[in-house]
Amino acid sequence: MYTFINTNKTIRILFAISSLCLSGLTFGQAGKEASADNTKANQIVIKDFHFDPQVLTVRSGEKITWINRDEEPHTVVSVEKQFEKSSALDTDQEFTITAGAPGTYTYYCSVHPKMTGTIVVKKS
Ligand SMILES: [Cu+2]
Repeated sequence: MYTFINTNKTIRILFAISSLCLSGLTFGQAGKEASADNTKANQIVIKDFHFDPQVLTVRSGEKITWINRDEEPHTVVSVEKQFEKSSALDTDQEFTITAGAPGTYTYYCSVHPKMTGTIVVKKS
């Protein structure tokens, strides 16, 4: 009898642990979905003379927006002229393009040519 109760208790504990693990998994997935949504916005922030993220992966036809959060003006210029270059972006000014043909687009800031970034465009 004692053994039976003990086993029952163990099963209950195991069930409680697995429930906790399951809720943990669900929580983790919700977090992942949230970050996937952020990626969908396809925003590149210009801050402290850096493009963030450095490499952005999008699908052909999606929009990509840069926003300048520096006090300095910056530009966005495609190395291989895969898209029209931006004008000089002042603080909080945005620049948006639509991703064209699949491929790797490298770009830089013509005011500070050491500032570079990459867009990887995949098939839609
Ligand atoms: Cu710049």
